[in-house]
Amino acid sequence: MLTLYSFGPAANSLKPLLALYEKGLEFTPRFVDPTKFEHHEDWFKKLNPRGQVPALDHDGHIITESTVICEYLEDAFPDAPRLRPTNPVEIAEMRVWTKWVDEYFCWCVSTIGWERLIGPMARKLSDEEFEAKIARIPVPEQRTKWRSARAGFPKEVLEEEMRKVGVSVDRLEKRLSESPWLAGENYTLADICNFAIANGMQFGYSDIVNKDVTPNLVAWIERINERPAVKEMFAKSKTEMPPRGE
Ligand SMILES: N[C@@H](CCC(=O)N[C@@H](CS)C(=O)NCC(=O)O)C(=O)O
Repeated sequence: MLTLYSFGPAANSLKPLLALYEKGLEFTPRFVDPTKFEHHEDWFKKLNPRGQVPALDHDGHIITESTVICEYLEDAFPDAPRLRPTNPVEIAEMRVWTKWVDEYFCWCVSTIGWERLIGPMARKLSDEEFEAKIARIPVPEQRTKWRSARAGFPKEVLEEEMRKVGVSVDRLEKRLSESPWLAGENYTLADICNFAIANGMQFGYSDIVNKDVTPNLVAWIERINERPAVKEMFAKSKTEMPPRGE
């Protein structure tokens, strides 16, 4: 039995959702409500001591880290449609892209997202409420990030992160002008993991991601959104992810 704990179809949670649907695997979706800080509750920290989503429960084995979950699904269900090449050179190429999204691309986009979304949310809390939430966060770096978002990230940090977003967008556009998918001729975890972060940039970063400046990146985002498994995943995720306990 597979159960996926997630915030729903965005960012890191989107990676295993895309892989599960593309592979046609049956699973129970369990929505963890970020607005209620459910991921910092004890029941969830028993599953993932870092208090972060996504987390996969496969017959009682808990797998964490979004990209690792995707690779795990490939290893555990090799007969389902493959999302990882078989040729070692192509596997290496795919992993360069999944490593890059985890180590570079997701971080700059994340900081801007925290500034835009988490900051205003954190500022609505009283000092007392805020400190009570912070005290339940298990990872020290995440506590610091909450404090920085609440205070507003320094201008130099935001400028540097926006520079890195620009580098990321250029890198994706260049690669996608050379081949239809990031690791070559086939749709792989390289596409899934990068799309999870890039989808929506045509709205949130429309000045640098648009049909004129990055035609190949926009076409790739649209192509992935048109895949039957992706359409089904977005449609079902809207209705199939009731809050925990419902
Ligand atoms: N490296 C982890 C990062 C997971 C992560 O940052 N998850 C976010 C949601 S996209 C989260 O749980 N944020 C809440 C928090 O860190 O307090 C992965 O790829 O799974």
